[in-house]
Amino acid sequence: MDILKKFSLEGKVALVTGGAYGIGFAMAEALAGAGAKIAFNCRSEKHLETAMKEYKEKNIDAKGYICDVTEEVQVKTMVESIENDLGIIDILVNNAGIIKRTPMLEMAVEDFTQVVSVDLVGPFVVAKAVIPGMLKKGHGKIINICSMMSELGRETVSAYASAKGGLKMLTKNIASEYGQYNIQCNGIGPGYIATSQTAPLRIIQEDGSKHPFDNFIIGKTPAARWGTPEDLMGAAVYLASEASDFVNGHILYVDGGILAYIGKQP
Ligand code: NAP
Ligand code: GCO
Repeated sequence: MDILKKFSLEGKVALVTGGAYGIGFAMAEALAGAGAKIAFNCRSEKHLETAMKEYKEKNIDAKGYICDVTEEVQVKTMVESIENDLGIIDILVNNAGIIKRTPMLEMAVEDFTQVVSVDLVGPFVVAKAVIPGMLKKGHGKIINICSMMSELGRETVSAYASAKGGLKMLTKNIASEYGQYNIQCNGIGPGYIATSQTAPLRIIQEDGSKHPFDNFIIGKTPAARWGTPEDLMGAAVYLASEASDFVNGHILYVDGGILAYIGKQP
């Protein structure tokens, strides 16, 4: 058996939501490297244009779409366009996400709802639009980008943790409901990854010292560093490929060991 063939994505069509930059871009690059054709979306024309240039520089023939994952009509239209432009989607990476860091008692209900809407309702809306094509094709891979906050809480992230905890359960439910149709739905739970989403936690202080959260998270991570989007590439290819066909409803944490560790003794 040629085991490496099992990891090939040759001939597959992948949609990566929020694939303009950050973790989504790295996932798309990984899937393209394994042979997949890439579609991605984001909300802004400016981000789309910059991303198209960056994909070109990397010799990746990606197609970008403007689409807000919380808008069902936009999502349906995008999925139809991808089917016409590239073919039926084999792989969906539900990556688009936002965070708002606000103490719970100061958080407006509208802000809580917005986070849940993008981070939990969005993946539901996109999966709902993509699964019919997967059923027609007889197979499909859905990868939901979860979080440490699918398992843990901390100050200021009540909405995000609620959404990412919910996304873990949506993952298990899609696996349960569609596993019999050869659709696998798994999650990747990244640890703390250096992207624009976490940049505020790494801002250098006025006195030139590191942000206290920066030192805190390095101390909490057995790997003793922040992750990079590239750290997630192997997990993405594995969960998108035939190599993981009997893996369903699983969350693969790629966190440098955070969830295994109680923290440094004083
Ligand atoms: P990021 O740099 O902020 O990128 C987020 C992406 O999502 C952007 O491409 C953004 O594009 C898109 N997006 C946001 N809202 C959208 C919407 N309503 N519709 C469509 N696209 C939307 O974040 P990241 O760090 O790469 O994170 C990507 C995913 O991984 C998120 O789900 C995040 O929660 C999760 N995650 C991140 C970390 C981390 O440490 N960085 C750890 C665990 C999990 P536009 O702004 O153009 O719309
Ligand atoms: C935070 C962070 C995290 C990470 C990530 C961890 O404020 O605690 O932004 O939530 O982004 O999701 O896995």
